[in-house]
Amino acid sequence: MTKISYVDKKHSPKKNELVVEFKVKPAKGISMERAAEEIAKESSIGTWTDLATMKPRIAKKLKPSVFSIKGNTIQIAYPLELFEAGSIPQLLSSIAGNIYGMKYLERLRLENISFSAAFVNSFNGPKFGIKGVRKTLGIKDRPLVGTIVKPKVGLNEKEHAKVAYNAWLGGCDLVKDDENLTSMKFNSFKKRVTETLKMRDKSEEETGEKKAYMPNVTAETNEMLRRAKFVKQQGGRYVMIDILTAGWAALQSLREADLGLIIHAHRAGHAALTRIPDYGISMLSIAKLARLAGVDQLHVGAIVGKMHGSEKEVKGIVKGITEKSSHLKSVFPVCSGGLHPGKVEALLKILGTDIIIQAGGGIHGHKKGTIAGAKAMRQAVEAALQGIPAKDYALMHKELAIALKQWGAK
Ligand code: CAP
Ligand code: MG
Repeated sequence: MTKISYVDKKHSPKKNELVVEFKVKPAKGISMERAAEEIAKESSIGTWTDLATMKPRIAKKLKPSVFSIKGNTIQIAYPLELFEAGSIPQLLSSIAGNIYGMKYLERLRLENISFSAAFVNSFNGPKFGIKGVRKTLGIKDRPLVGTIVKPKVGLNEKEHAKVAYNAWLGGCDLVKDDENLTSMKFNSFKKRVTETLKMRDKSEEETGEKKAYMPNVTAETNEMLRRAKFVKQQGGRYVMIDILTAGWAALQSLREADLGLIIHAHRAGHAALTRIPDYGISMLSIAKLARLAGVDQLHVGAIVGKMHGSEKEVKGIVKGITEKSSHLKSVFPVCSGGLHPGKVEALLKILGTDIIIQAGGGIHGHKKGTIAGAKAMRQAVEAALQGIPAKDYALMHKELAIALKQWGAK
């Protein structure tokens, strides 16, 4: 029987190998080395016992190597041949599959993945990326301002379109559906898209600015593709998808369809995987996978808003989706969740101007309504870009003044 050892601290990762970093807490009585051995084995070619069917050539070609164990962090180099080109589901069934359930482990977290160039090249990556999105909207270097129609669900198609119209009039560049708005009894997808795109055209004529609507196409995959094609036929420029609830294969299918639509990725549900620091899958890993699959915009966290996510974590994610790559365009980071005009200055100070700032409550909750809310948001962005404190800028801008009074200047 072929006995295989997976821990090899002398191994240095080869050009073609994928390097995966895990945080590990072994179960009681299990050494770190043993835990690492079991992770490498179960995530590649092995199982709980040696195999009579194992051939030395298989081990030679496909065996991964645990080449680093430092504290509770281990790094494993996986030969490229273990993975199907262009498949995120197969990759995750390997490196984020059975291993989470093994009794040898108490805790496991997939912290980071470094893909080899050959693997990266087998994916589409973003079609537009930051540059393509900026070109489509004709906005050179300021942050984009977006909103989510609120209430999340409940408005009918015409009411939805009217709220979107007001947001565009007030100064929003982007308007999106919420993550749980798809096709409802009281608000059907098709009617919503036609009504809202009509309002987009009207607002473009009236403001002289390019505007975009990001309808949520999340559905069973074939239906999702039909919805995306409908958006294209109706003259839409974008689709939005809930990447984790729709699933990686669905996301890849949407990108593969290559409809010439910008893909906005919402990450609803990610915290079930990402939030506990020593368990699950890091948001950085999810974000890198989303870039491979080909999203153009991705929710990354807003640091100063309502959702969990530290400055260090969010900066790491932004780096992961924007760092130079010979094959992959940069993904536009979307900051959303609990933002309002008073938060803009702090957010831009931390992340710079190559971001999309989205506010739902922070626009439609404005005391004077959606148009004033959108105006206040744009005013806050102008102030921050000119280096003027929001409260000073508010002296000359009444919508901003109301917003700061309502929610505070920080
Ligand atoms: C923000 C939001 C997002 C959250 C999710 C919403 O609304 O678009 O779902 O941002 O978190 O629709 O509810 P508010 P994340 O502006 O009203 O808070 O972006 O971190 O994935
Ligand atoms: Mg939402």
